[in-house]
Amino acid sequence: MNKGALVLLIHGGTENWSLQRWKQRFDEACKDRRVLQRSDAVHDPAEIHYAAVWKPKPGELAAFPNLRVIFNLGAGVDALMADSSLPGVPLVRVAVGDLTGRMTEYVTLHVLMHHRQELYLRASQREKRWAPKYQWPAGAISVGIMGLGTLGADAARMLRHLGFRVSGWSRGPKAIDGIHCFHGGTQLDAFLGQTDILVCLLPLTPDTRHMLNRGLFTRLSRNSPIGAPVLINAGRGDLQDEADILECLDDGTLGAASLDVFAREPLPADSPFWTHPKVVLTPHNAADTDPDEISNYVARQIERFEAGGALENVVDPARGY
Ligand code: NDP
Ligand code: OXD
Repeated sequence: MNKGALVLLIHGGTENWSLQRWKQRFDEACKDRRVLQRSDAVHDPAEIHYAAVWKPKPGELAAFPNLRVIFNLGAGVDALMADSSLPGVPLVRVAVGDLTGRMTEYVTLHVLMHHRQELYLRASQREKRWAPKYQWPAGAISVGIMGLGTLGADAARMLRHLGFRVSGWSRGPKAIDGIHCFHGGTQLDAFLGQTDILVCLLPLTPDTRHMLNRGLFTRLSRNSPIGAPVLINAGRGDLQDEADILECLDDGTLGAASLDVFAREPLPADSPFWTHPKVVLTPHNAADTDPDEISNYVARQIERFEAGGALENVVDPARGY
């Protein structure tokens, strides 16, 4: 029997999103299925049953009348949710150990960087200044994680293991061993008031857009050994008000920031974030999706789906994540 074909719609622009590389991996993972690229002349769009996508163009997916499942090749589905012509078929996102482990590495690296005063120590080295400051223990610092889903919960456990006081904030209630869990709008102030290092791993939805703003930063703890609170955002750029972040860094409302995501990516060359002395910047690579891991994840899901099994990690369009 001729199996429904899979189309790859990838608009990444960076090395990790090389279409050629993904095509090769999908050809291997889906051996008995036609894998087409958006550049192929798809003679009959009706033969496409599956789409594996990263940032598809609005309207692109609506061209396939027999689409059964859309597989987003990353964890965040905000680009798809913004497409008003998105076909009403199940949308599956990435939630796998490989991606989760990479994000936990990023969060741990940046929490430790601020906790261990690396910005100060690197500046001291450049200036040949032997002037250590008091180093507080991990247990003196409270890390608050906004978003206690697949990524936030894993990072929380790792930070707890390192001895930090760890709390998290989610939409609904949660219970995670050793983690102080807050949820909903009514518990946001209590969560922020005890947070020294704020880590944001929220999805971008209408409810969370521009949440990281001056109003929120002023509610963070003012009593930590670090001095002013620190922001780490690896969620999405549009979660943050970038003008507020810059102003808050300059007036001391925030002590420092690690930012992996920006409203405009690639970040324009004239952005003040590039050279700000209190900013540690990375080019949206906190947690890359690995083509080997993810092509196999998609192939396994299709096999199960065609055998009548349930899809995993299906997005709820009403929640937007
Ligand atoms: P999940 O869907 O597993 O978790 C999302 C979490 O956010 C949940 O705990 C959810 O609450 C919470 N949340 C959502 N909306 C609200 C709200 N309005 N108020 C309070 N809490 C809310 O997502 P992942 O952990 O897998 O990924 C999170 C995000 O990380 C992605 O959407 C993506 O944007 C980003 N990301 C960034 C990468 C990078 O390289 N920079 C790589 C991968 C992902 P509840 O549990 O109650 O539903
Ligand atoms: C993702 C990302 O959502 O790369 O996976 O940001």
